[in-house]
Amino acid sequence: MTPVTIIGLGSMGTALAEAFVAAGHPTTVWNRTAAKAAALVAKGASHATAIQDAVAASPLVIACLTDYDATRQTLEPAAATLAGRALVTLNSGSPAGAREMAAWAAGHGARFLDGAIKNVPSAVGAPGTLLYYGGDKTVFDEHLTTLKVMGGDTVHLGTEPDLAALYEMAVGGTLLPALVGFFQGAALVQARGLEVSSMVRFTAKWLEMIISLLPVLAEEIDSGDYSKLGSSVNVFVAGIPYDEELGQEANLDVTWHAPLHDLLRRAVEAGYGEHSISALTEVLRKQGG
Ligand code: FVH
Repeated sequence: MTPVTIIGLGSMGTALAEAFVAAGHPTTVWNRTAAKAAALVAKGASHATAIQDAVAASPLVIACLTDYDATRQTLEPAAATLAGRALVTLNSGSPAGAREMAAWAAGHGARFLDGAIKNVPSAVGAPGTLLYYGGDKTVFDEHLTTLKVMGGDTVHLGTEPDLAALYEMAVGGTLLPALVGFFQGAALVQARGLEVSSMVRFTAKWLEMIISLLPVLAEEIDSGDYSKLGSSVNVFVAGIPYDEELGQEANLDVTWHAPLHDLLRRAVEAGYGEHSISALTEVLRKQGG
């Protein structure tokens, strides 16, 4: 069992440390607010009060702090101890932040992997929990069994250290629009005196349908061929008045639709009206410049 050090005992770091303790790994923990280590020590973890001791305790050091700046600040006093060790960062952040972190780690002789946990703390350790990584493949291969303690669906995306942060942004972009759509639906059914729970099964089916479309849409975007028509841009444009009616029907603020409608209209102007809805990607690309 590889000894593991967990730096950062927020909700996610605590769940990670618990998983390693439960799996029988000698687990050392460190947190800025030291009191958060007590419950883990009661379960069998060792608490290092100095960051240098925390890093020195294990060949595999996993940092789960708020962001890369906090991680660098925290590890700076232990930088000399990192040489030759595997350092894994598991915080949210930008690809540029991941590249800076990788350069800092390499400058101190650490073998570096940056990863992302695509789930909530309660799902840590489950076979289906997804974590993906970018960076040193030898670290990934050497520690794969140990990394899988955090989640069974553990993937190496490539040797570029910013890949996990890139995919984190690319995949995570669906979260807020999807949830806002759900919240809007919730407000609509409540305005009719219905329980939000009455729509969950139907929304879940709807999301399953969307999931089933993703490979087809991805192929259209990858090939740049939007001509094989499933749902056209025009079909979505035809739905714009219904979106607007929704606001009146239930006295809802539907202003968040405006930029989406604008995107659809610009797609029509660009000649994509009778093309697949995936052609919106081209409009986004142009907008991004
Ligand atoms: N929790 C979740 O559901 C999501 C799931 C997806 C991935 N995120 C990301 O994971 C990172 C950590 O998340 P977290 O939920 O554990 O976050 P917190 O509970 O807020 O804990 C933050 C820890 O970071 C420490 N910390 C913050 N700033 C500093 C600093 N300048 N120096 C040292 N430590 C710092 C904080 O310490 P303390 O406040 O307890 O002393 C916590 O240990 C995050 O990137 C999520 O986006 C989680």
